[in-house]
Formats: sequence, structure tokens, C-alpha cells
Amino acid sequence: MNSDITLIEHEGWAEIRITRAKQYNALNTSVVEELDRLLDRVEENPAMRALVITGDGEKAFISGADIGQMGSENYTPSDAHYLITCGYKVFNRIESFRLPTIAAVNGYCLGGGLELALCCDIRIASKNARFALPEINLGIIPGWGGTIRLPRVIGEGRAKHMIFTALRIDADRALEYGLVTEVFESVEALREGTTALAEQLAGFAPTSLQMDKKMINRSLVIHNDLMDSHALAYCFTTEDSREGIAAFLEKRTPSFKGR
Ligand code: CO8
Repeated sequence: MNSDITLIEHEGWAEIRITRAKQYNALNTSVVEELDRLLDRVEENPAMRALVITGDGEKAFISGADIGQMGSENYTPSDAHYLITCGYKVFNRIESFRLPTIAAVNGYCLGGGLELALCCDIRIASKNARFALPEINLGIIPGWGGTIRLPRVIGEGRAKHMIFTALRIDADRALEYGLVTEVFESVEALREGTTALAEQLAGFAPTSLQMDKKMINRSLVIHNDLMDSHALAYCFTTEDSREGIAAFLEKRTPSFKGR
């Protein structure tokens, strides 16, 4: 148990919330380790169909790696190496997580916080959200995948500008860049919008969503091949595809069972 990070299980979807509001939800080693364990719990629960990651309070989603920990007197390069590797594994795991993932960005989304959000499938934000990779100010780099994932999402020029200069952008600019896909007027509105989106995702056929995600993630690293055709053919072996098609023809709402 770690009180700095919490798993909330809603009907059909899970929410992982960083609960270090006083430290603007900065990620230290034990939070990253616990995040990995909570992902196990979500994965082991077959009732879960979507995952939300968010921060507690109204100020920050995640303000990055814990600079207090990094700057403490007895913090060694090998401690840093451990945290870098641990974060690398957990972030990759989120990127390829079986369920669709939503980053609900409720304030500052900086450094490792933005790098984590970039691993989620969908990013939505409240108006007060602010985004930056300010590692250059600390004499380090966004080594939790930021140099790779940010240019993929917003393009090379914008990513270099942000990373080279620690440029901080607001929620409207993030929307314009495609870094988020929806902006809500307040954190409260974001919470409601997140619930609606998670419930919507939880209602779809899980196999379709998993295949969509696999194929889109693959598209970022490979050229088109026949893999998406095979994945589509596989969908036709599921009961859910028969249900979805039948429901359309019968003009009713489908009831997907995950089979
Ligand atoms: N780590 C630890 N504590 C933090 C962090 C952080 N990243 N961000 C904020 N806090 C704490 C502050 O120390 C402060 O604590 P206290 O009240 O005890 O002094 C509290 O949160 C509130 O912060 P401020 O008083 O500064 O509040 P402001 O509203 O003035 O500013 C900001 C908020 C803009 C978020 C500001 O605090 C800030 O710039 N924070 C640092 C952001 C940053 O540089 N993040 C990147 C960190 S590096 C990183 O993420 C690298 C990832 C690669 C992995 C490395 C592994 C080893």
C-alpha cells in the first residue's frame, strides 16, 4: 500500500490517481514502483475495460520526477539509473496496455508527467493545464520517452522548440498542437467528461479496441502490411462482432460481452 497513489475501481473502468497534491503529484521511486503494481491489479480484473490516469487536486496532473528526491544529498547516479529504468518499463507498459487509456490532465503536466501522458491513448485536459518538458533547465533531458513520443504527436519543429527551450504551453495551445483532444472549462468539468469518455470506451467491444490500439501503435513504427487485415479477420471470430452487426441491423443498442 502506498498512500501517494490510489486505484479507484469504477463500474467497468479503473482510475489511477497520483495523490501527492502537496508536491504537485511529482513522481518518486516508490510511486513509480506502485504504479506498476496497480497496473497488474487493473490487468488482472476482467471487469475493467478502460483505464484513466490523473492527478489529485486542482493544481497538477504530474509535475514531473520528484526533484526533491533527485537533489537529496545521498542520491546517487545509480539511484537515478534505477528510477530511469523503472519509469521506462512502466511507461512502455502503459503505452501498450491492453485497455484503452486516458490521461485526464488536471493542471501542470511537466517533465515526466507529460512523458507519462504521452503514453496514454487519449489526452484530455482542463483549461488550467500547462504542458512543458523543462528538463533542459535542470541540465538533464526528457529521457522517459519525451524526445521520441512528443515529436510523433506534435511534430518535430514544435517538439524541438518545446524541448530545447522548456517552452510551457497552455491548454488551448496544446489543443491546437493535437497534444490533447478536448479541453474542459474547469477541473470539475474535466472529471465529468473523463467519466463519460471512460464509460463510453467501456461499452465498446474490447477486442475491437485492443486491435485498434495495437494496429495504431504499430503504424507508428512500421509500414503498412497485412497485419491489420489479419486483426480485422480475427474480430469476425468474436461473438461481439456478431452482436454489433446484429444490433445495427435490428436498430438496437449492442450489448458487448468481451467474447
Ligand atoms: N518535484 C518535487 N516537488 C515539486 C515538483 C517536482 N517536480 N514540482 C513542484 N514541487 C513542489 C514544490 O517544491 C513546492 O513544494 P513546497 O511547497 O514544499 O515548497 C510545491 O510543489 C509547489 O510548488 P511551487 O511553490 O513551485 O508552486 P508554483 O505554483 O509556483 O509552481 C510549478 C508550480 C510550475 C509546477 C513549479 O513547482 C515547477 O516548475 N516545478 C518543477 C517542474 C519540473 O521541472 N519538472 C520536471 C522534473 S524533471 C523530470 O521530470 C525528468 C523525467 C526523467 C526521469 C528522471 C529520473 C531520475
